[in-house]
Amino acid sequence: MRHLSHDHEGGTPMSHPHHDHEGDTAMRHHDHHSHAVPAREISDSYSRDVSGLPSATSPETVNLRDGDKFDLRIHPVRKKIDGTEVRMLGYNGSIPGPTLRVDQGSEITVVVTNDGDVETTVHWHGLRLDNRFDGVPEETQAPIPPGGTFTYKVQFPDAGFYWYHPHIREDFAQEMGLYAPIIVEPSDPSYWPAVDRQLTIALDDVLIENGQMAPFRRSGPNFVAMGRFGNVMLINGETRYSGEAAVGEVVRLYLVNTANTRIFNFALRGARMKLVGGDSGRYERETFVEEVLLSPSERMIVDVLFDTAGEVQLEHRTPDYVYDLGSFSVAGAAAGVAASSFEVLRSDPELTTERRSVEHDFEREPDKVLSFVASMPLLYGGEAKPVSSYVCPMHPEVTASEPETCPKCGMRLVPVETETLGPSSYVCPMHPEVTASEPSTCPKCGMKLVPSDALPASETHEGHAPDHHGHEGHTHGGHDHSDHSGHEHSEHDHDAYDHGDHGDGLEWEDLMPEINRASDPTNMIWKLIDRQTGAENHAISWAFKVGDRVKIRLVNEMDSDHPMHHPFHVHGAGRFLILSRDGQPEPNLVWKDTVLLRAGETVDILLYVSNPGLWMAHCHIAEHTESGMMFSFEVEDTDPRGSRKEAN
Ligand SMILES: [Cu+2]
Repeated sequence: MRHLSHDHEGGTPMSHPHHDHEGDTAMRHHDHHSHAVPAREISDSYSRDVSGLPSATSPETVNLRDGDKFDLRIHPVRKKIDGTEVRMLGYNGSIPGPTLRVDQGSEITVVVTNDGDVETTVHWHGLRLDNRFDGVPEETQAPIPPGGTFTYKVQFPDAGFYWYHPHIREDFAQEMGLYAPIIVEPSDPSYWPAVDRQLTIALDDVLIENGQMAPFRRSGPNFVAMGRFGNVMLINGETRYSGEAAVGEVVRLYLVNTANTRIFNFALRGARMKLVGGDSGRYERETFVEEVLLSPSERMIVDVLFDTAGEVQLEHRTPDYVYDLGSFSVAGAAAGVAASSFEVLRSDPELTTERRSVEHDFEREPDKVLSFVASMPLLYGGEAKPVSSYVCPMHPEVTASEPETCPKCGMRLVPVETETLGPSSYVCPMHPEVTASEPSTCPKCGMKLVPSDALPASETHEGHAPDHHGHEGHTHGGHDHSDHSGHEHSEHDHDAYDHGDHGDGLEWEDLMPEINRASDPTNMIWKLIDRQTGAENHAISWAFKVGDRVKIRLVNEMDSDHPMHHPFHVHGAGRFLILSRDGQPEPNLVWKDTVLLRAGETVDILLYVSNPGLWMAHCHIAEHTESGMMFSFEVEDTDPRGSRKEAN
C-alpha cells in the first residue's frame, strides 16, 4: 500500500529504540523552520510558538503497584508531524503520555503538575473511582491552574483498558496531545486468553494547515458542528506505525480512539484478529473479526495471530477510503505458546449469567429517555431574506422550493440566495481548487462537491492548501468490504434513512469544513433533552441510588437541524450494558462507558449504579461536550457506613 508522505518517519515508541533520534533531527529542523512560520498569531489563539520547547519524547510504560505514587507533569513540547514542527502538550513530555500498567483492585496516587497552556483536570476515563477524583472541573474539583498541582487517588476495580485525558477544553488540550492509556491487569490470571505480548494503540488525528497546527481559539471551541477532524492520522502519536512480530506470535492490541470526533474502523490486513474485550473488560463471547469500529473514547481489545511472514498492514477502513496506518514486519518464528489456544473462542460466565438476569429489562419501559438534538442558527437562523430555493448542505443534488428537510439525511435545507433555481457552481470541500458547474465528485479525494454559495465565508480560514496531507496518507478503497461479518457492530442495518452518503448514520469525514469551521457554541446548539421533563443539558437533574439498575433510552433524533452520530459517555457512577439498538437485542454483551449512537438510532442501555457522587454524562465529541452537550446526575450512597458526604 502506498504511503506518500511518511517514509521519513521512524517506528513506534514501543517497538523502536531509535526513536530518540528524532530529537536531534527536530532540533536542526527547528532553526530552519521557525523562519518559515508566518508571524500571524491571532490574539484569540493559543500559542503555536515552538521556540525553546523540548522535543516530545517516546511514551513509556510505567508499572505501578498498589500504594505507588506517580508524578505526572503537563507541559508544552514540540513535535515533528509529517515533516512539520508543531507545538503540542504532553504528559511527562510524550504523546501519548505514559501508559500506566496497574493491578486490578489497586489504588495509586498521581500528583499532577500543570505547566501547560490552559487550566486542566485529569479525567480517568472508564474507571469507577472515588467521585472526588473524577476530574470534572467545578463539580469534583477546582481546575488546576497553570503552575498548580492536584493529587489524585485512582482506583482500578475492573480489569481492562482505560485512558486518561483533560476535562477542560478537551477540544484543545486533548487534541494537543494530552491522552494516555491505562492497562488494568486482572486479578484472575485466566481472565484473558494467553498472548505472547501486549501493545497499546492510540488512534488520533490532527489538523495541520500551511505547516502549522490549525489555530485554536482561547475564547471557546469552533468546529462545533461536526467536531474538529484532523487531516493527518496519528497512531501512538506518529504518522505511521512500524512494529515487528514473529511468525506464530500472538499479540494483544489494546485499542483506544482519542480523536476529538473521528471514528476509526481499525483492521489488520494479513493477520487474524480475535475480539476479546471492549470498554471495560471482556466480551460475553470472543469472536473472530475483520475490523473493529471505535468512536471517540471507545476501546477494543483484540488478540492478533501473525500466522504468515511478510508485512501486515494496519488500516483505518471507511466506506470510501482505506487509510494506511503503518505495518508490522513479520519474520522468524515465535517462541511463544499462545498460538496453540488462539482458535479457542471462550465465553465469559459472568456476562452469560448477566444476559439471563437482564431478560426482562429488554422488554420493560425505560426509566429515562434522553434525546440528542441540534439546532443550527448558523445555517438556518436569523435573516428573513426572500429566497427562491433551498439545498441540502450535505447532498447538493437535493433542492426544493420550500424549506423542507433532506430525504437522505434529515438536515433542514439551506436557503440559496440567488435567483437561479439551483446552485451554479460546485466546489470540493477538501480541495477548493476543484470546481465544476455540475454536481460531481472531486477527482482528488472522491468527495461530493458542494454548492459554492451554500458555504458561508469563514473569517479565519487559513486555506485547505493544495499540498496539505489530508488524504495523502491513504490509498483509495478497493478492499473487499463483504468479508467482515464477524463484527456485529459494523453490520447494523439502517435502511430507514441514508446519511453521510453511506446509509450507516456515521460521518466519516468532515463533509462541510467551511461551515464546520465557522460553527461555535453560539450558532451551533447541541442538546441533550430529558424527554420526560423537557429539561435540556445542565438543567437535567437525575438522581439515583447505589444499587439501581437504570434503563436509559437514548434517541438520536432525525428531526434535528443536523442529525449525526454521537458517542455518549457516562462517568464512573457505574458501568452499563447495551440492551438493544433500534429494538434489536445486543448480540454480544460487554461492560461499556461509551456507546456510539448513529444518526437516527435508538439505543437502550442498562446502567448499573455503583458509585455515589455527582457524575457527568455527555457526548464524547470534544466540541460537542465543550458546547454544552452534557449534564450531571446525583448518586446517593445507600451504604449506612458511607461517609463521603463532602459535597453537601
Ligand atoms: Cu455529539
